[in-house]
Amino acid sequence: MAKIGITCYPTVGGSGVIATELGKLLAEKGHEIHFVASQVPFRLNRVYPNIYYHEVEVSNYPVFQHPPYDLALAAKMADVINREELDILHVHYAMPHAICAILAKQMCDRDVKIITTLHGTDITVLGIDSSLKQMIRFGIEQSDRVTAVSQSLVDQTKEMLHTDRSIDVIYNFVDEREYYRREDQRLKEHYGIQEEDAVLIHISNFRRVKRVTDVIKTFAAVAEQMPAKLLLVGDGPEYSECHQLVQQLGLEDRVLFLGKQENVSELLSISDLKLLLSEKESFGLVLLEAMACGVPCIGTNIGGIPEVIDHGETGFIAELGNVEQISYFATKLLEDKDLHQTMAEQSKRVVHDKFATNTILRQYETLYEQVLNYE
Ligand code: GMT
Repeated sequence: MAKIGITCYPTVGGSGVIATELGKLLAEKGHEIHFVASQVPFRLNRVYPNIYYHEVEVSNYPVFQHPPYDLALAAKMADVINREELDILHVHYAMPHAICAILAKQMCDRDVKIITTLHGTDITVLGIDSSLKQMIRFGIEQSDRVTAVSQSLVDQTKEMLHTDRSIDVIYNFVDEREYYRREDQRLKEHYGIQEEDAVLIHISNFRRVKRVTDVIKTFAAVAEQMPAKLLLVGDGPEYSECHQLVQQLGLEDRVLFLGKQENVSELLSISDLKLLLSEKESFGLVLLEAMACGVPCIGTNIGGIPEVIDHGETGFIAELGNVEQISYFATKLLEDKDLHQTMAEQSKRVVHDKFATNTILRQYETLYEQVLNYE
């Protein structure tokens, strides 16, 4: 069994979810897990045997113009590597976590192996600030192994960073013990959803890249064809623009803004269709969560989304921003009960086969075994 340090951004977000769920599963298998982060990861909500948490405290001396999170993290990592005798440090994001891990390794006298998992945000950051390119490439090339959450992200990383570093694809996964369909008539009644209503759902952090306004426009077209409700789950910068659009379209009675929610599987269980219409998406963990609850998805032909949704099998892939095409697919799926049933069943099957927790866990464990046997 290995001693593994894990660093991620602990707040809500797919990468934090994956890092934490992976840590929990590894701990269940007997590995000793040490989270090194600035807050307790939000999914680490009780005491777990074999899991320890080391808090990064960032000092704020007046001479520092900006609190030095990266240096404080590297110092904490070095401390934990030495004290806990870590074998592996698995960091999520090259920027800044892989860089901090490399610095930490140089500070200690232990040959800890560094694994970096890319979630897409490094590449998004590059689109905004190309001066960081060399540093992200350094983080990737100095790691012992690198993984990415989709083939699309591997290709994009290689293209943007001009690196031929080998990067393994290890897909995201969902905990099937939590994400499954449960019938809850009471919840539907609570939200005023009628028996005949088709329920569409979108879950995100409402950043511009998520194109939530396309979700609302699609819903407007669907709602002209049938009784329907739209659940908007999450919060973020585009929230008020979305509110305004719903008002302009006169859809206030049919669109429910639910804000951030913890138990998303309950909301997915009362839904019939999931929309993810992003312009950037390295994987789309929310798609897997929906599929596990038997909800077919429509996504854009962007990033890793086509690796998650099988067009015509578990949902549909549409062109970015093509609201007419998206609403055509949505209406077709919601009107044809047999097609919907087939896609719902196939979605669950794909989660259990291609994205099964045990399959993905095994892939990470194999990677750990390989780096530890390299000497
Ligand atoms: O989607 C976000 O904005 C959050 C971001 C994160 O860092 O958690 O999500 C990224 O990582 C997830 C887990 O691997 C992926 O499922 C998301 O597709 C990816 N987001 C983007 O690429 C925009």
